[in-house]
Amino acid sequence: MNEFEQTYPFQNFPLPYAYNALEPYIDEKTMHLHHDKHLQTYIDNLNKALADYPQFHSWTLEDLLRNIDFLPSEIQTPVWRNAGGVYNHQLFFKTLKPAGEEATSLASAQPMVASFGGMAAFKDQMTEAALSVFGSGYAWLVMDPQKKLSIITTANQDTPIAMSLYPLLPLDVWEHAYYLKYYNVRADYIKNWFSIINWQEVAKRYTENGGNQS
Ligand code: MN3
Repeated sequence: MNEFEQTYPFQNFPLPYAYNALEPYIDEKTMHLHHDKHLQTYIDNLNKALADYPQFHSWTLEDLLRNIDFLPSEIQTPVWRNAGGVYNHQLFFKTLKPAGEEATSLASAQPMVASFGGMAAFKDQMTEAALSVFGSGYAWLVMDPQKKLSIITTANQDTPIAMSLYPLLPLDVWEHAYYLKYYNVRADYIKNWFSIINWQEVAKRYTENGGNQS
C-alpha cells in the first residue's frame, strides 16, 4: 500500500529521503516541521473528522476529494481541507529528491517540459504561477483528461484532483514551506526548488496516466 492507496485511519508515511537530504535548498528543520508537524496535523484532523462516519472508512484520499458532495454537510469542510492537505503534501514530498542527481532526473523531464517549449520556458511559467499565488497555496503541473499538460495554481489546500485534473508536480508556496530559510523571499525558494525535483517520479505519474513519451 502506498500513500495514495491508504484509507482511514490515515497515517504519515516516512519521507523517502533523510530530513537533511534536500540541503542546502530546503533545510532540515523546515522538513521536520513540514512533515512531522504540518502534515501530521492534517492527518490527525482528517481522522478526527471521519472517526464517527464508518461508511467512509474504505475511501481513499482521491475518493474523498472527488466525491466531497456525497459526505454529510457537517464534515465536508474539514474533510475537504484536511484530505487536501494530506494529498497535496504527500505528493509534494514524494516529488522531491536530494540534489546532485540532476542529469538522469532532467532526462526524465523532457517529454513533459517539451510541451511548454523546453525546460527554460517551463521554469519561467512555473515560477510566474508560483509567484502569483496570493497568500497560501500551490502551483501545479497537471494533466487534463485529454492528456494535455498545463500549469495552474490553487488556494489553501484545494487540490486539482477535485477539478478532474491529474496532478503531476506540486510546488507548495505556503510560507511554512520556506520561511525559516528564505524569510519573505519566495522567489529564491522557487528558484532552488527546481534543483530538487524528482523528475523520475513525475515521469512515472505521467506515463501511468497515459502521457505520451515521444
Ligand atoms: Mn505545506
